[in-house]
Amino acid sequence: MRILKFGALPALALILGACAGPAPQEVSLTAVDMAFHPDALEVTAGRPVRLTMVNEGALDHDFSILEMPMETTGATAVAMPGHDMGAMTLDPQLHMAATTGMSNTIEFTPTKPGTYEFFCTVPGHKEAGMLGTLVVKAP
Ligand SMILES: [Cu+2]
Repeated sequence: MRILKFGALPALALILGACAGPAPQEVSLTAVDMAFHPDALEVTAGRPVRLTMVNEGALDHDFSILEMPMETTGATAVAMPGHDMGAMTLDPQLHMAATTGMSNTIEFTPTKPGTYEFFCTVPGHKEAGMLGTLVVKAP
C-alpha cells in the first residue's frame, strides 16, 4: 500500500501538468546599474517563456525587445506598474519594468528562431551597457 501511495503522487502531478499545456521555460535575470546578468539568454521557439527580472540596482530598469515574432496572452507582454514611459518614443513589443528592489515577470511565446536584442529603455542606460541578446533556438 505504501509503495502505491508514493507512486501515485508523481503520476498525478504529471497528469495535472499535461492538462495545463507545455510547461513554461523559466528564465531569470538580474538588472543592476548598469548591466543585465546574464546578458545572454537562450530559449526554445514555440514554447511559453516565463521571464523574471530582479532589479538589484538603485535605479528603475526595464527589459525591452523592440521586435520579435511571438504569441502572447492578453496584456502579459507589457508589465510596468509604476513605470513612467511618458518620455519614451519607442514602442517595444516586449516591455517589462521593475522599480529598484523589486522584481517582475512577463510571459510570451517566441515563435521564430533567431537572435534578438534586449535592452533597458531608460534614457542613457542602453548606452551605459544595459543590453544583451535573447537567442531563440529552433525546437
Ligand atoms: Cu536601466
